Amino acid sequence: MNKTIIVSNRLPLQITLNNNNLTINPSVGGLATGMKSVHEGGESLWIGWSGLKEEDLDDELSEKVDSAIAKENCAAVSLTGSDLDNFYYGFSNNTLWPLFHYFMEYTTFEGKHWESYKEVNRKFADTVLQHTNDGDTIWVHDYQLLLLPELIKKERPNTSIGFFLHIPFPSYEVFRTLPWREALLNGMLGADLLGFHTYDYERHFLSSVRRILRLDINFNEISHQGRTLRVDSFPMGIDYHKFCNAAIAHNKQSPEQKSDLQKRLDAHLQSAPDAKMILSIDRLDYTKGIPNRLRAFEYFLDKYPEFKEKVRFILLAVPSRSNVPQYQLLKKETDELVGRINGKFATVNWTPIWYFYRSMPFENLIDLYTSCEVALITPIRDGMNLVAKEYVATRVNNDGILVLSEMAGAAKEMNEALLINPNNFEQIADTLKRALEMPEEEQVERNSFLQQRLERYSVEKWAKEFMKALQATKQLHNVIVSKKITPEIEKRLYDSYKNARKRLILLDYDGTLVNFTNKPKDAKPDPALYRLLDSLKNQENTDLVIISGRDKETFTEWFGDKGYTLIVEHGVWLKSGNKAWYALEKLKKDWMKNLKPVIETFVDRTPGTFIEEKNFSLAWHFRKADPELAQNRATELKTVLTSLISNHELSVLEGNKVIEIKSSNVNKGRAASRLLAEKDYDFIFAIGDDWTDEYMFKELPEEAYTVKVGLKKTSARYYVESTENVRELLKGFLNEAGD
Ligand code: GDG
Repeated sequence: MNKTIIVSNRLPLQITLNNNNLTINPSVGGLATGMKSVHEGGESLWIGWSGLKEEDLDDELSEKVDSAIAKENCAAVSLTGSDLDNFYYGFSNNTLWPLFHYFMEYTTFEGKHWESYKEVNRKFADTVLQHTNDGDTIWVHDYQLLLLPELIKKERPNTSIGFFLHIPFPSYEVFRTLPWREALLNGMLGADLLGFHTYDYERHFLSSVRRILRLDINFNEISHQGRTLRVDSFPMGIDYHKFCNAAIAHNKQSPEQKSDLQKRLDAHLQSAPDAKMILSIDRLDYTKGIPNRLRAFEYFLDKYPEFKEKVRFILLAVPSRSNVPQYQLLKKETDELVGRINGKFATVNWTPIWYFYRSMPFENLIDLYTSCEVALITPIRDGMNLVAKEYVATRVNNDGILVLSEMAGAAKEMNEALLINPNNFEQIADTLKRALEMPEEEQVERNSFLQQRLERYSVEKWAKEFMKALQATKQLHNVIVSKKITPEIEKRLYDSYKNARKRLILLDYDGTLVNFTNKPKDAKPDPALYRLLDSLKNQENTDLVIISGRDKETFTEWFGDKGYTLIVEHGVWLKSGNKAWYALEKLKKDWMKNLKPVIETFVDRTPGTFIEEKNFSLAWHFRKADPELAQNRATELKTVLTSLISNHELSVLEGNKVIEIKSSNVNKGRAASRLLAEKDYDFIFAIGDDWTDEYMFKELPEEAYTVKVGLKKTSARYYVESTENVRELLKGFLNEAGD
């Protein structure tokens, strides 16, 4: 039976070790709840770090931990203290976390941390591979494991891999500062489905992939190493009923059942007829904007002194990563700000800020959510922010108002909240006043919309939607009909070659025999290629043809004295052996002087592009230009050129980062047919990478071995992944002949 494997940095278990006594409790966090449906259904396993360092466990204890967590359907990845320092606190929390939240000044780039990040991702991969078979589904979570999808895919290509990022993906301009940006993107691209909280993060990611890796992207699909993978946004929800039911139960509590905290909260509310409370809850993290929030509250009290002695601000800051210097500084800053503001405004009966630096039990969280009229949640950047959603879910009477930062992913779906810019104190102060004075009907209207959405798109629904989308990516691979050349197909190919009386080998040049370069002139044949082509040409009963869109001058320079058969400009000219060039087609070229100036205006407006003028065609190359701008301009140029061509003698075609305008009745298919008509070939092999080669694939007889370079839509029967594979395949012909 196929399994589902969830992988996250930490296991969803609280494991404590006291004098060799082990206690294990399941975590109650949002992710654990969301994954319940995935984790409980059928065969499943959760892989992650147990929270216990390798050094603290002897063999006996380690076995004990492993067997205890196995009972919870979990498996542990073992991490040392040094892994934690370098991989977790180092690369994950000092490089990726600040950079992805746009805190570039806190970001460190340390080679040692990167090495450890790679090693630990490898450790995770080893554990995953131990437990995985073909056909399994694997869901990897978050920024600590960006390299994992690729590491798994390499070893187990027949698994479905999903990846979800819980934090923002930054804009290309920020992401590109990372020294290891290519490796990180390639790591993520091992997945079949990549999920983000919002469309903004998704488009930032796609833009980085397009610009840094220069891959082809079609809407939200990326073609990469012969696979098509999909990118989408899945805004994470909460366990709505858990919060809503807890609030209903809370509201029914008798005075004796109330917690001490609740009693203190009630006392404040009863201290004045219009006493109100503003709540803020977050981990003490610089991304959450706590100092800004405190300063904005101070500004509010200065600007609207009528709220003094009435409004109390409750700040719950949960300790987090407290051994990291930035977090220690933040703690100091927060302590000082609270002290200063309380000192400035406090009266004998009133302290404006109640500050808690600790984690609270769930029941107290509900006390806070249900007692505060306003939630003030103002992160500077936040992937989603679940606290905002939890607050709304507990407002069972539909009153209360959420003031939320635009910089939280949650703001995208919570339009009915009062949205603010966390850096604009004026706006925060005015919005707080508006929230505190908002008529109840308006509060009810806003919250009922918000609640409906939170109930519908709960964390369970989120997990199910992601899994559904991941299953759907399996269909993507079936769209391409050509088959990868396997050892069996290779054997059949070489057998036919060996047994043939007369062979024809048709080779496209750019993107097939050599890789693309920024300038067409730079893609010269290298000595190894000459050697390979010479040997092929010298095979008995073999006609070797290079068939290309290049002009005859370039090919004369590169191959003029080589004696190969050359067909250039898509089939306009033929050169057979050492004979002179011969025109296969008689073509007009008077249209060129009219259309060239049109293309020139596109060159002027699109930096990095240029015109290649061939004898009978014009090509506009945009490989080196900004990919997004170039794609827009290419669409525009195609429309403009098509509208200018009134007869059917010319066609506008889009190739691999090139738009070419050429005579309609010239193509590689026609040229190849001429060759076929001349001799009786019983072995035909053709290979090429773009649309111009498709004419050839279509024209050749069914039994021909037609091969596409790259996994793209094609009429070819087979495909190989790269120019390196092309050369290897061709070398195989030589071995067959015993050379
Ligand atoms: C990351 C991303 C994204 C908080 N204090 C207490 C407590 N909590 C619970 C809340 C909430 C969770 O912790 C915090 O979740 P957030 O989403 O607000 O923030 P991060 O921890 O930074 O999470 C974030 C999230 O991943 C999910 O993808 O939304 O953007 O940064 O559930 O209720 N729980 C208890 N006591 C506390 O004192 N029991």
